[in-house]
Amino acid sequence: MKKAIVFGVTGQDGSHLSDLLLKKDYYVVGVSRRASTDNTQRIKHILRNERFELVEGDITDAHSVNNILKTHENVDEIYNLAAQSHVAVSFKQPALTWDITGKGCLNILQSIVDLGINARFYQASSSEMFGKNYDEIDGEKFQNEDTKFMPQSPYAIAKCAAHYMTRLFREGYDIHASAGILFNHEGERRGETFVTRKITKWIGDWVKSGRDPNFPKLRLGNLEAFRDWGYAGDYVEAMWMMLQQESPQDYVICTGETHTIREFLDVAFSHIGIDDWSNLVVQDPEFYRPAEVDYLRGDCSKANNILGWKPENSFEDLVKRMVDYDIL
Ligand code: NDP
Ligand code: GDR
Repeated sequence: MKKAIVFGVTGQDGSHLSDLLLKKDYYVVGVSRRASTDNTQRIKHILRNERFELVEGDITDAHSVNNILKTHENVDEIYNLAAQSHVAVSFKQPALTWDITGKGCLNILQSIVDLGINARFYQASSSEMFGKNYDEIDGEKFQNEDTKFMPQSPYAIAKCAAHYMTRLFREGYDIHASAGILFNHEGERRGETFVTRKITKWIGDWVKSGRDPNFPKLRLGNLEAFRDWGYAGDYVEAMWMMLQQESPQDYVICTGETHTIREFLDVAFSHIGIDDWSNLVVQDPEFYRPAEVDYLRGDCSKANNILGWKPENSFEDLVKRMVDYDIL
């Protein structure tokens, strides 16, 4: 039986990845940090699985990481999904973001080397690393593995550091380490302060209120940014596929489509029969960022060719699925 360690197991992706690995008959050790309230909502359904073990640990603490890797011997795959993953929060808590999202990755890689662990490693890199930059061919704008990084937030800078560290350890220490440069991916388990879930959760609560005219309006920031949104369940499959390859490499994972937040609102509201949502949404300066990433649209030809990966869910399916979930 294969064994995997998942850092960030209580997050959106950690929960989907654990489901996938358990389905593939892995023994999964999930690492969760200590919290004063229950942070296991997304993994409740697997806590009693005999092939799942939850251990406490914090990736900012090198001793804690080292201890986990030492205790859980014969591990085949290590996934680092742990992060302070909210871009807007990273402007307010840049040092914390650096410690978790940047240095946390180094703590894991260094422990792998120090303990001589022969496991494959996955780093959760991000399309945010491209920031302001994109390539353009025949009027088509996109980002792929060759596009230069131009990060626009403390979060993206920490992710770049972790990404380069992963490459360095792969080349310098011959570790089977791969980074997935994943574009935005969402779903029913998405954190409620990311824009997609914030919108669908608001719609769900408003519908449940009986469409109360006095219900507080939906307050959002910039509606003009373009994002390449996919479904999280599809994307964890790509993470696993990367670690099954003979040689470790970095891959862009995306849908290849891009839509504005305004378009997301159009599809979400039209799904509940509303064509004009302008009197339900307020643009609030509080939700604008000091620097924005205006345009993300990935090109995942490499993942398609080498891994045979492609997204299964369309943008419209994703939005409707999230609205349906939040309305129930
Ligand atoms: P989430 O924010 O949902 O999950 C992050 C996880 O990291 C949570 O389990 C969180 O624990 C854990 N964590 C935070 N700080 C620490 C710490 N100090 N020690 C240990 N664990 C910690 O993110 P997603 O699941 O959406 O994303 C997974 C990874 O992929 C992240 O690294 C993210 O930056 C990256 N990514 C995500 C994309 C997306 O669109 N979702 C796209 C590209 C990259 P807790 O539950 O206690 O908060
Ligand atoms: P992002 O996701 O920053 O792309 O990072 P988020 O959903 O937070 O923002 C997407 C876009 O929506 C705009 N926006 C708002 N965003 C939030 N959160 N709240 C609002 O009220 C709001 N109004 C408008 C933002 O300005 C932005 O343009 C996500 C995270 O999962 C990262 O961890 C991951 O690396 C990237 O996706 C790829």
